Amino acid sequence: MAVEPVVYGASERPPRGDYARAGADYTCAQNYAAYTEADHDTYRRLYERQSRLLPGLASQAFIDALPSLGERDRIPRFEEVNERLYQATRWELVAVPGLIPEVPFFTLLANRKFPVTDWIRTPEEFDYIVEPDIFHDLFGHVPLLFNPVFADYVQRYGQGGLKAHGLGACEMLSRLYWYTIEFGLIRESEGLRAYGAGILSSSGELPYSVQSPEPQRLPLQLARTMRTRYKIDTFQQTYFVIDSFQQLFDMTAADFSPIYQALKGQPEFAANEREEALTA
Ligand code: HBI
Ligand code: FE
Repeated sequence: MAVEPVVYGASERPPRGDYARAGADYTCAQNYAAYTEADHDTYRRLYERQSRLLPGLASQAFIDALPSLGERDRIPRFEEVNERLYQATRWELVAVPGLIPEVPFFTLLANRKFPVTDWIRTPEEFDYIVEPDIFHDLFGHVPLLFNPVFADYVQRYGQGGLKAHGLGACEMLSRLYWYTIEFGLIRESEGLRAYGAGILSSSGELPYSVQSPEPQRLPLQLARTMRTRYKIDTFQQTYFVIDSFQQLFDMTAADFSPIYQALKGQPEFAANEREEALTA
């Protein structure tokens, strides 16, 4: 029996952060003094373990940009990362207490502001945490915002999200986010690599997504991807593969309304629903 997917990011789940300290746009200040030595040590250990896994598995663009995060043995100060990030692609990080509702999220992306959760998991959650924490957001999402084409795609996604909200198509669009920005794979000259933040920040899913024969890997196609449900608390059983960030950006140039219209009422694919083995 297919488990109904929990809608990722919807604020109906009890958010972990304390939203009282956030503003109307859901951003807050990064309270750097609040981090404990245990927090810095957790960040250092996560960074150290994950960065060792990257060669041969992570997109080269990600590996090249990772040093731009700055120090690796303490939690970086957002304003220091922003000096470099703004210089590179006019993006900036903003601190948030956790997952935020979709419209504020889309609005931030549309303004080239990436929301980064400001708390870090406890040592007990070292291997897995359901809610995105600072390591998922900073290590997983931020390096590729230094890549100009990918950075433009993320802004375009935010703009598309505001339109989708008006059309009641957020669930479909959130699948595009899920299967690209969170769990996307890319074909590079040396072979298949991961570029999605959910993979890049996971010690188990990074090798699994690129090397395991278990999941299916399909070429990214808007209609197929937006009809494919996902589950948030297991490794993916379906990955979508792009040939370049330029291809991803170009694919999302057209207005999605006709696709949303065409998909309404069409059957959806479960996260693990197989297709004939397409050349992956
Ligand atoms: N909020 N802070 C934060 N980070 C996300 O990645 C996020 C979110 N809210 C909603 C969301 N992602 C997804 O539902 C997007 O598809 C909108
Ligand atoms: Fe994420």
